[in-house]
Amino acid sequence: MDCLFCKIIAGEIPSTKVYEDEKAYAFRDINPQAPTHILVVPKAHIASVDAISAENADYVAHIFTVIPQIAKAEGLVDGYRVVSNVGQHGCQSVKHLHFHILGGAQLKDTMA
Ligand code: DGP
Repeated sequence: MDCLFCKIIAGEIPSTKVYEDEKAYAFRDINPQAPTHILVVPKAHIASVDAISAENADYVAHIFTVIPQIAKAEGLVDGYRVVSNVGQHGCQSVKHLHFHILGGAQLKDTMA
């Protein structure tokens, strides 16, 4: 499958890894929009939030146990934002489910 994040997970494209286990991979965003900007992806190819189902929801539930571990390891004690863009209106550019962790400074009080 010609998927950028599948290639990153497989190590075919280099990335700065911050976390990995059997179901999840996390790495630094190439174009950071906050002092800390990490992407957390499932190791199964799920196209977006719109493709989450009962069959693959275990990956998503697992990722949401990993996110606070990463935030703690990154020292995001004052909070952070978790974002997942979906489709054209959501400005999703990579069609592999990913959750942005944004933090390390006061974020803007607007989301759109
Ligand atoms: P989104 O626009 O929500 O689909 O976010 C995709 C993010 O992926 C965007 O913030 C930039 C990041 N990105 C794109 N290509 C690469 C890459 O090759 N390496 C890394 N580390 N991040 C990438």
